Amino acid sequence: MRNRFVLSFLCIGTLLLASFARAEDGYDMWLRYQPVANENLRQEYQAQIKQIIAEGNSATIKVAVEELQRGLSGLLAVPVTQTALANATAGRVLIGTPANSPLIAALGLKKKLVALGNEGYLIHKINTQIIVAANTDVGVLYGSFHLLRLLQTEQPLNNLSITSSPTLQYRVVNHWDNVNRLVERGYAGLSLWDWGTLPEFKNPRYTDYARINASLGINGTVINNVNADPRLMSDQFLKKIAALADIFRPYGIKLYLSINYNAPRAYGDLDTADPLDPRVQDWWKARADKIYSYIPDFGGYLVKADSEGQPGPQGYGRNHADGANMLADTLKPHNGVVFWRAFVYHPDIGDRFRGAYDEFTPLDGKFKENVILQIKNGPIDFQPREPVSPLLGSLKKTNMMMEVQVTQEYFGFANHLAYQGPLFEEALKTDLKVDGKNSTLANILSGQFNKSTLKNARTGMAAVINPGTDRNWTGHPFVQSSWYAFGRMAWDTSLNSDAIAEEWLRMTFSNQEKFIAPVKKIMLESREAGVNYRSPLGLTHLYSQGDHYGPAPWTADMARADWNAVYYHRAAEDGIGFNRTGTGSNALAQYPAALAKQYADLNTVPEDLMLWFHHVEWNHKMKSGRTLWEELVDKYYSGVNQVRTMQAEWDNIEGQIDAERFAHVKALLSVQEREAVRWRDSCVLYFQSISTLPIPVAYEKPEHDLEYYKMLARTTYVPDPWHPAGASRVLK
Ligand code: BDP
Repeated sequence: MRNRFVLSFLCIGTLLLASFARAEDGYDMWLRYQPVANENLRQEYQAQIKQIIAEGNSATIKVAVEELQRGLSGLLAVPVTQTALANATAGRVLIGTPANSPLIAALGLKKKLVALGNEGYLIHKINTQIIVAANTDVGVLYGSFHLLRLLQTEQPLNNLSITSSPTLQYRVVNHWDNVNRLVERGYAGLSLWDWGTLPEFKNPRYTDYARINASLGINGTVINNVNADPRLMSDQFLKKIAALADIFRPYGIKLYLSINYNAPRAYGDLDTADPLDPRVQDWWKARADKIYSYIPDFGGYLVKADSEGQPGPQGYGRNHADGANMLADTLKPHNGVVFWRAFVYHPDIGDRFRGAYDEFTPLDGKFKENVILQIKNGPIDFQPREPVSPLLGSLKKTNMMMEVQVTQEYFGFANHLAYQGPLFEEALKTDLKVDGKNSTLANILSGQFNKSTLKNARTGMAAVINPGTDRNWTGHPFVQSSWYAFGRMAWDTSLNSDAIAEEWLRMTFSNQEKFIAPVKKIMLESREAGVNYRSPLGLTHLYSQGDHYGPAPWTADMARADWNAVYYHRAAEDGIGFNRTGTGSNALAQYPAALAKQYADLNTVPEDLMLWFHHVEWNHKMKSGRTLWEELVDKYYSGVNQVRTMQAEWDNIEGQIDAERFAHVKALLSVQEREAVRWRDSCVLYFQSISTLPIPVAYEKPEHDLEYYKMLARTTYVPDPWHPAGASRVLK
């Protein structure tokens, strides 16, 4: 009788838990740990997992245990806690390293572990126990998250024999957060870092932020904008920053700062920031020593120098290597590194595409070993589709990492659904075709490709992320998926965006097949849809200047040539596109010969990159049999249709997930549809005014004329609190 009472009490408890859990606001991201919905499987898990055993007691092991307790108890819907060794019997999850756990040491896993390096781990089922073992505590933490992921995605736990270690060393997120808490290109509220209340108030969000990153194996965070405010290096701020570093440390996350190259002057101490001036060197050395006195494991600096008005060594007649090496020397004694950005393009360079390659290739081999060049995936700037940056294929003796963007600066801010996994994958799988070797970008980034010319390369990948004070962190719930994809791919560059989307959906929403299949389809199509309704066939940067949100392909009145959309598309009576072949800017010559050859030929260049490299006649025959003009129009229309299909597919899954997130995404998809139509009509009408060719009658007619869309671009309120450009343009 009593047992039955307890049982029904437990059942009601579980039901209550499940129904409360249904009200979701996205805060928990992919770490929701809701009870496994499949009843049989949940029981199976319950039979296999009863307790957690951990022998080490470092801060990292503690957070691993906490995460397992929280996760397993949630997923199994029964308490799973750490047990004292003496009580340990069957069904135990044993975590640790051979160094801190005699139980793990006794298992004879050392050989297997050696191959896994500092951050790798293994998850083995041995008899009735599940072992999560690693060489380091942080490896154990990563393995614990992996184990939880197995349950979250409803994988079997029998015969577990998993090993995993990261392909890249520096897996870093970049915040573009300003001291005043506005986030450049953020779109999800204010900066997470509340400088006013730090260090005293440690907002629990800081810990959750660390958990989210650690669950993916992200091991570094640059907490402030690359357009950096020197005040962050003051003692006043360092105290606050140190409090954040303390919170991140157990999660294996190092803290980095973006610095302003003119800091020695900004502080008023010096009248120069010349990297070869001994006083400047002393200043930076003293600053580094100071920072490390607050944060002993500080990661280092991210530097945007001589780029978009930011100061740098060139202002003092020095080059990027002089600039980076000086900083590197001051960090070296502390094991810090310099991420030196290659995002440079000067007003007088002619073809902006060429900028980074032309400046950095001559410096190959000149950088200190603790400098890593941080290079955007494409040559221009996070456009919906770019060819890979030729700089990534040219450096042989320089550490480099790729920078991608999770925040949707060019993808409709936090208003559009645009899963970036396919974009990252496309970049990583691009083969630069160097000397017939395996020269995929993934292989180059891993350090394998250049191992004969660069020993012990430092490797990595960085992503500009946008979390802010919005309850769901990222504004659009699906921006979370790109953060997720970044972390997973930085850990394992061979993963594909399809599998990652599925994993994310299962953890973030539901394991139901009838939910996953259609929504995965939406995700996988969303990036291409965004390309199609904005800039298909290799068009690029047709945005209204400054805000980078709406369409303004007619922009021609900006002071600098490369701030104008017409600079990029070059539409004229005779055709459209930017000639980068030998008869044009010859930027193609920056690619390895075989790739350059493929792209230089109109018959072999992939059509989706065509107008990046060629100025093509309007009536050029495309593979589809259509003319270029017809194809262009068709792409714009199919972009809108894709969004409409996404809407219909989303509507179909109503009732399968919580009403809150369903309604939110549904509403945002309507915004996206409206704006996709605006993009399509603006671009098609504008290009038509140049090609003077008709829009085939089969397509729906644009609702308004071109003048209307031009007016719209001048008067639209741009929902980007950071950027003043929207407002000033209205007044023009
Ligand atoms: C561009 C952004 C600008 C950034 C810059 C950068 O428009 O806000 O400061 O990149 O990466 O995409 O430095």
